[in-house]
Order: sequence, then C-alpha cells, then structure tokens
Amino acid sequence: MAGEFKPSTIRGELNTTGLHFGIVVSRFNSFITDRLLAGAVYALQSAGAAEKQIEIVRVPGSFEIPIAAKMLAAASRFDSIICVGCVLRGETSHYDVVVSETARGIQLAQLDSGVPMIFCVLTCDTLEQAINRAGLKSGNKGYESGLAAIEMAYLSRKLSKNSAPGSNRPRRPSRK
Ligand code: INI
Repeated sequence: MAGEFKPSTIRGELNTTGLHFGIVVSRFNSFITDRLLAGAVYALQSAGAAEKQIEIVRVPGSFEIPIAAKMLAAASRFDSIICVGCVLRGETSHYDVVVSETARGIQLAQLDSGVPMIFCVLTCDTLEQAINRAGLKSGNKGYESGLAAIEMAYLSRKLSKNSAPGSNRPRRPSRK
C-alpha cells in the first residue's frame, strides 16, 4: 500500500498545569482507603500539582461516594474526580449491593456531569488482598488512579470545545 495511514490520535498527558482534582474518600476501611488516598495524592504531587489544585472530601462509606462526587462535579471547578473506597466481602449479600451500587452510582455521576471520575474502589474478598493493592505486592491502586485522573482531566479539557489544557477556564458556568 502506498503511503502511511496515520489517523490523528487524541491523548491525555501527565501534565497537571491549570487542572483541579477532587478526591472523595470513604472512611469505611480507612486503614486501606488512607493508603489509597496517599498514593493518589503522591501521583498528583509527583506530576506537579500544588496543594491548591487538590480538594479532598470524606464520606462515611463507599455507598455515599457517588452523591458526593456528583456534588463536587456540580461545583464546576474540577477537571476530574478520584473516588476512593474499599469494600470487603462479608458473610451476607451486603457486599454485592454496596459494590454494584457504588460502581453504578459513580458511572452515572460521571456520565451525567461530564466530569471524568476515576474508580479507585477496591472490591476484595479478604483484607490481605486489599492490603496488597494498597501499597504492597500489587502496587498502589491509588497511585494508578492519580495518574488516570491526570490523563482524563487533560483529555477532557482537550476534547471540550471552549477550554484548552492549562487555561484553567471552567467549562460550564458556575452556579450562582
Ligand atoms: N462500606 C464500605 O466502603 N466498605 C465496606 O466493606 C462496607 N461493608 O462491608 O459494609 C461498607 N458499608 C457501608 C456503606 O458503604 C454505607 O456507608 C452504609 O450502608 C450507610 O449508607
């Protein structure tokens, strides 16, 4: 075939200039969620974000994450939101309800608001599995989520019509 076929590709970048990040953290299983939070903040900080570019909101449990994330998105100052929780399987079906409603709620919140939300909710059978994903063997999901938040925030600015990455201009009017 003659010539190279190269469609244009739009990508996010690990660049935090002018971007604002919200983090919603569940207090339930805080032994784990505090470590995930630390990983997420470390990723943002390592990529150049300053303290004033990050706001943290605490909620009782994972089930409450979607409503808080949706409220943060409505504030119009965040480019992406990281949702941090940890649900551990117990003996009843409570686990399944909390997991599915949290995941569904976060998905609905990001699709309704148009603000990217990163799913940093561990869903584990045992505490050991959660510990391994919060800083030991399997890395730190919080750190990975921080990187995903930067990429999606940048991409979101790039894809939205009226705001370039780094312009720090809200995409929609703030609420009066
Ligand atoms: N919330 C969690 O974040 N993780 C859990 O493991 C958990 N368990 O096992 O019950 C949990 N439950 C609380 C729930 O998220 C709500 O906070 C509560 O039901 C009040 O609405």
